[in-house]
Amino acid sequence: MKKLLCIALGICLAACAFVGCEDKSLRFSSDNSVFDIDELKEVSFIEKNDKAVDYIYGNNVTTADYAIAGSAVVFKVQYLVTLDEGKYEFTAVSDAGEGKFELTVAEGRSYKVANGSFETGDLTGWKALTVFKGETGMQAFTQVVGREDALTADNKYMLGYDSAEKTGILRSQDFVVGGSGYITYELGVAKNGLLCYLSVRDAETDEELARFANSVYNESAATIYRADLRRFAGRKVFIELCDYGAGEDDYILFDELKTFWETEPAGETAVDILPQFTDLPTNQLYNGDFSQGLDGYTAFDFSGAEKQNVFLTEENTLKSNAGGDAAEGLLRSSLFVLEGSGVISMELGAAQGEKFDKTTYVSVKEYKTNRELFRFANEKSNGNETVKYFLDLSAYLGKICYLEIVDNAGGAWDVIYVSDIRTYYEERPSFDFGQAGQNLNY
Ligand SMILES: [Ca+2]
Ligand SMILES: [Ca+2]
Ligand SMILES: [Ca+2]
Repeated sequence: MKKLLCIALGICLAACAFVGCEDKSLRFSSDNSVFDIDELKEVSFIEKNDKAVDYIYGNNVTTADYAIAGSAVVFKVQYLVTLDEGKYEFTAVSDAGEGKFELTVAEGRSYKVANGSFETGDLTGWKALTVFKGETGMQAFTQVVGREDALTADNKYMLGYDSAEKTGILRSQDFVVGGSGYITYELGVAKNGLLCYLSVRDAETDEELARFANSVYNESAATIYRADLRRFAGRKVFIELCDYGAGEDDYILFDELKTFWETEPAGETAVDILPQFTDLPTNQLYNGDFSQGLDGYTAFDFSGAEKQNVFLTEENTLKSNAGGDAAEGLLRSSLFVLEGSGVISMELGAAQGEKFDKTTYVSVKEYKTNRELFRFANEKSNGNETVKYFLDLSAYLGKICYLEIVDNAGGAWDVIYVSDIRTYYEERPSFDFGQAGQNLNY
């Protein structure tokens, strides 16, 4: 029997040699099989015997993630930046057969974000979000521009001027705080740090951990900052550039975000301006009727020259015109907890300037995350009286919140009046659509 098998095998081998049976597997080589997040270079593999590849599979890769040129498989940077550090095996398929190859993402990846210096020339690795009426056309952070200063080979691009009126958020990839615990970045303009700033957020809980503005504002140049995140060592976080300002110089210049430094880096020390609260929240906002003047509120003047020269109270009404229509500032309330029906109400007056829904408004924010839950303006004004607005926040029952009342414009009617803030209705009050405040942030 064995002898018969041997004979049969021998006949087969001879037949193969005669008709030219070939080895069907694909074999790959690569000059650069390792992807380094600091380099942002494509990674390619070539079939050693020049066999054409049809497609590849593995690790949920899609045809948009790579290109094939004959026997070469080239992974795009846009795909590579989505991978964590480690090894990834792929299988290539052709008419002739299959073959495997392995791509490596270099160690240290988890401490870094992709494209922190925008050197891909676009927003690869970043995500831009709208914060005003879903209007993508008026969204900030949609373009990367060439650097006008030192056009060095490794620093050609940055986030540059687009339009001060545009607003939005730009979110980085997640990274783990490591090394020295410092990050550095270049930040310019963002003149009003209460509306234009950089946030550090916890990637798991979304809590805002730190907030940094352009504290050493310089009209002609951006500043290299170093932010101390040592107290968050080991936590997974991300960066958000926030632009809620629609006025002059309310835009952000930004570049060279570096999230990992082995040793403490140089740079201007970034000052944390995260909102701070000390009071225990009740369901009715303290001094919501302004009968105690500005007690319980914190006022910020956008000029920075003089505190509290923007807001005053007159006959239980808050007004942002202590310094006239030209005055600009932000008033932050203490905390309140959404209970009962989850509906709150307040009256607004004035706030009818040219771009009123972008410049004079009230924002409801969630404590800890500081996320804006609701923003509304005096859209129902008849020009004379204050208008009562009801906000249905029942979707956020149980959350602790605070208000920010903003006057960010200096022209005619650019002043906001607020009175009779009620943050607690045990039963849902009756109001119709005409009395409902419309959320501008969606
Ligand atoms: Ca750059
Ligand atoms: Ca802006
Ligand atoms: Ca004003």
